[in-house]
Amino acid sequence: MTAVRASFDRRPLVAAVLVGLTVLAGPARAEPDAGALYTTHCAECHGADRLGRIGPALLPENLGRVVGKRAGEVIAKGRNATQMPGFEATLKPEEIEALAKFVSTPLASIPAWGAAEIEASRKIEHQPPRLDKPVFAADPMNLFVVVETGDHHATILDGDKLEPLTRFPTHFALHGGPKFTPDGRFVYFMSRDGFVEKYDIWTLTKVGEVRAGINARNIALSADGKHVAVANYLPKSLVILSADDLKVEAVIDARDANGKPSRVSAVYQARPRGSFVAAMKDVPEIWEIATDGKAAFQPRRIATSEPLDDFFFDPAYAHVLGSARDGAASAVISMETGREVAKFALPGLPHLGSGIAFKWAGRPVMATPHLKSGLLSVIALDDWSVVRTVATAGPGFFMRSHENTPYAWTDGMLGPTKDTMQILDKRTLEIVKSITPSPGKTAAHVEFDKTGGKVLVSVWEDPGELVIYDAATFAELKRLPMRKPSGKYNVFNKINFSDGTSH
Ligand code: DHE
Repeated sequence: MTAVRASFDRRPLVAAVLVGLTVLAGPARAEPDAGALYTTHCAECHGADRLGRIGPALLPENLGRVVGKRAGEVIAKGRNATQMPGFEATLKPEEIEALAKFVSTPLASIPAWGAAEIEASRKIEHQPPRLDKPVFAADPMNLFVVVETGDHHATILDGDKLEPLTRFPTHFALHGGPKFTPDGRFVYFMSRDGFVEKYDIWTLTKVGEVRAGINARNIALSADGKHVAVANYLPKSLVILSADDLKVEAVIDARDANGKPSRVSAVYQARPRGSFVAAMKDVPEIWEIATDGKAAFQPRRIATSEPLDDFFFDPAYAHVLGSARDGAASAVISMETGREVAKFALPGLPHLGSGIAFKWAGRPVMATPHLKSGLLSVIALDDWSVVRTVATAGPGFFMRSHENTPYAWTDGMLGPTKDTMQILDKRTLEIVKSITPSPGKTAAHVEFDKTGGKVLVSVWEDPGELVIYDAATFAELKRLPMRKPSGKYNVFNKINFSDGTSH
């Protein structure tokens, strides 16, 4: 742990002699000892090493935007719905500021987090019984897993009755979509602090957890449901776990062919290829990792002209469309040959990971929102031409559709119309409707039910709501209170890799 040691203000305290005055100055003010303050007030919950204990890790990589001044606000006021108390009555403003600076400073060196540390963190709580159906009557294929980041819980929702079956705590700050086993029975969650939790949907109980990294990005499950891959920023590794008992199967040090280390941006399941595909943040390589056979867990390196880190795969997983870090250029790589087959520039940072696929005018196309401009780009998957750029009310993050609906829904959560969803007609590529679930409140992230007949939209606030609409008439059907429902995932759509959802 790096400790920020006290330093003293050495500026002259008596300067007034210059104008013939005598000034009696007070003693020099010592700056707060942030390391000591951390040990006294934070270490018990967040760990002496800042890697987290009952509270989350306090590293800038994990805190994301809650660094500097914003970290100070949390230290002062505490966090609602967590055990984090406010310290404004206990600590002086300069002490809070020093602590905020301390937790916003990266560790001098990253502690080892290899197979031994991962294994030591593994906890299995319950051995799932053999079952041929769930313990409840609801259709297991039409359940939704709702991730509620407002108070770090997840809800299992009956998609027919639109009623919660259960709600349970998760680790702090889940990120990315939870991943399901091919039968839809088990679901895996990942937190930014690197915890992977396995949950048995059929018995509504947690199976266990393991900490696969210190700062993780996302997870993927192999097509056979046997392996979970974890993409890490800290340490720079790709970890493969047994999906059954979460034991470590491989820890792959992420380095390019020349040995240069890289953060792993994300990992995906390339189902038809029986492999994982990983995006490297810092080196111009894409990795494909077979999950069985002689070359299991040995990365195949695909060299690219620059690092690509946000991916969309065509439905056959024959090509990956990736965007460069600054979003200025996007490249299409053939998964078979590893060669770049197309390159184009899309303005305003496309969010390819939220892209959806569908047919338009008889052609296979994909549509992607843009993070920095109110646009949707529609790209033909047969010749990689941009067939339409559709203006929206503002930049958005997510997009969703379903095979059984002619509409795709997108949000404007990153712009002035953050409270409004917009609906694209996939036949005409025109925006045909705008819906504001709760004026002034952020609306984002959509999921369809199994049939494509209902649409669930998040009011992305704490407290927030799920607002459910008829997918054909857009009539509102129901509201369910939720704590910042950041994402919801329909079991059927996910295990069938619906073209309308992210994978
Ligand atoms: Fe995400 C998915 C990367 C910030 C909420 N996000 C993903 C995925 C990636 C990614 C690679 C696909 C993984 C998967 O589902 O397996 N996200 C990034 C970033 O690089 C970025 C821009 C910066 C970062 O801090 O990591 C980022 N993401 C955010 C947020 O700020 C969001 C809005 C709030 C949050 O919870 O952090 C956010 N990301 C999500 C969600 C998904 C996601 C809800 C799953 C989408 C889905 O429907 O599948």
